[in-house]
Amino acid sequence: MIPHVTRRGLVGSLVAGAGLAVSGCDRLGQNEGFRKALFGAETLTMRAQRLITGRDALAREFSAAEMSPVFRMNGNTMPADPVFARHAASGFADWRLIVDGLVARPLSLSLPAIRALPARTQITRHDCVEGWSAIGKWTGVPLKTLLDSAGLRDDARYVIFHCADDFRGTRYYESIDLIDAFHPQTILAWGMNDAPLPTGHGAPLRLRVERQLGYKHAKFVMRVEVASTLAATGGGKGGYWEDRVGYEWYAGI
Ligand SMILES: Nc1nc2c(c(=O)[nH]1)N[C@H]1C(S)=C(S)[C@@H](COP(=O)(O)O)O[C@H]1N2
Ligand SMILES: [Mo]
Repeated sequence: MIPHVTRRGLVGSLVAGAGLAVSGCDRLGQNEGFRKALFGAETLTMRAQRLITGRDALAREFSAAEMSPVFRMNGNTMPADPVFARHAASGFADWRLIVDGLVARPLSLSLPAIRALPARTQITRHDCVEGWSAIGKWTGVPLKTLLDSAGLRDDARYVIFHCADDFRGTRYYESIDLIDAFHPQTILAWGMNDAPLPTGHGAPLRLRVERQLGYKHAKFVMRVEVASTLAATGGGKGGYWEDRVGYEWYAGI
């Protein structure tokens, strides 16, 4: 297994190599749009990662002994929305997860119904863009199970997660493509470290998308929307931090 940092370095040199090999060689290369598509850092990181491991490769899983004694809570830890507070106080007894958008059969699922579905448990390392990591155990329903049950329409391209919390009035949201949506380690987690998911870590459900950085792992997920484009949501860049501070939409690790 190539360590995290080394692999990033490797990706970096492949990217530089790819740039050198094609730069300045033709007219297409002088076209701004084409250059952006070809040399955009995000596209290159994504391509390079695909070249090395494939997008369907599994993220490393760890043993119970390697779990972090403390797993920090980051970002919002309690949505201010009074509706959410009422649900949290009642153990999410009347709460429903909505799965809608470009699906054949929209779903409205209670938490017990979700917990009754076949679950996956994985011990993985969470890497935050701010520079901290923690290893935790997550249990939840594979996103694929819900998407298969709802049935994707032909024009489906992205899955958008709408959250209960906000930063100064703007709701948190995130999105992934269908490769990550159907990845076997992509789950909506309702359990953490063999206990119910604590509110601060994103109850009732939080996304685990293990091949990407922490900000992609939407907490307090209320609605899963299947869409053909990211342009119609928020600022159009596919996530709260992508819109707000320009974080990469594809945050591969
Ligand atoms: N809804 C929501 N999801 C979120 C955030 C948030 O503020 N709100 N913060 C993100 C960031 S930056 C990280 S690192 C992780 C933190 O998850 P944790 O609190 O379980 O450590 O959640 C991510 N998902
Ligand atoms: Mo983060």
